[in-house]
Amino acid sequence: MLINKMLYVIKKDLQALEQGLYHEVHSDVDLITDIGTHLVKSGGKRLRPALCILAARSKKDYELEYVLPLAITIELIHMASLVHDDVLDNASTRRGAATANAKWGNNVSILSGDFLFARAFALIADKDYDKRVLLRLAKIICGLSEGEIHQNEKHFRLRTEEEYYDAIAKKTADFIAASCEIGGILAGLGREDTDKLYKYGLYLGMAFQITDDILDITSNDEKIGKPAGNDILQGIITLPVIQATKTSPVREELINIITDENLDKAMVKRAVAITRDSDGLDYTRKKVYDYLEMAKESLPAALPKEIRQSFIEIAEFVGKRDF
Ligand code: 2DE
Ligand code: MG
Ligand code: MG
Ligand code: MG
Repeated sequence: MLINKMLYVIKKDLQALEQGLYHEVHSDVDLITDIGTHLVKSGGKRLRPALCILAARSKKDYELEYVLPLAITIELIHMASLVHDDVLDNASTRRGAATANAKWGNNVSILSGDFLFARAFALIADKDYDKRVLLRLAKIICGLSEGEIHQNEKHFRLRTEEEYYDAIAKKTADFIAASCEIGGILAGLGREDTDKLYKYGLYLGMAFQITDDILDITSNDEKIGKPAGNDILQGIITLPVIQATKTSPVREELINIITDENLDKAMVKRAVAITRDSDGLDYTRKKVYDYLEMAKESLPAALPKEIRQSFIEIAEFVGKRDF
């Protein structure tokens, strides 16, 4: 995992995280253990727990035992949300592996997601973390659900750039932001610094999701482990496409395709081609760059040097990722 290689500061912590994840997905019901193990195995960037651990490490007498349950909780919530997301998006592959819904069907997947979700909270229920931590986590999940419902209501409808930003903040960036903020709270940082960490995470998360949306247009199946144009197929209109609907010489044709609930794969291919031919991708890449600059500028000045450097490297990684 690229991000693990880069984050030598927290290498051991991330190894402990992997072990903890395998441990936590165990259930008396074998099917749940199988699905959970499949999810942990198929990997992931572990971005959210890595950010949380990094922020927490800014404390002088940092102890992994104290932070680890929370880091595992964060990744379990993320995993649960992806299992549900893949059902909603009717996705058959993720990270090159079959999704839980493709392998085991929707019903079992939703229930396994619920299980992981509850496990996540069981893990920290008896820990004496700051009250703000639990509240933040609960609010994130409310936001995730709101973001998804908002997106659902806007299926196959043109949305404004502002609506797009609101939606991706809720479905992705807020969670990444809170992961940074919570790490800062655990480190005992003051309000001003935890706010700054939140902002760093928010801008990083915006850049991360916008990149994900670019990849949906630019990549091929093998590279990201999911088919190109899947967002369009699902009626999700992302920034490169929004921009193309404003500037493409064939914008009418594009709008007709992406707002057609019965569109087929050939139409998706055409919409992807129109978007690629427009200034949509360049426009969107510039936004990623801007968000990453804002993220780096938001970092608290007082962070230990190697922690600060790691946060900067993560921002650079997000800017370069092509999977
Ligand atoms: C990923 O977006 C969005 C994830 C949020 C999903 C949240 C749900 C609410 P994408 P990709 C489903 C339920 C939450 C729980 C149970 C914690 O663009 O391209 O679809 O990776 O991501 O599929
Ligand atoms: Mg999805
Ligand atoms: Mg989705
Ligand atoms: Mg996506």
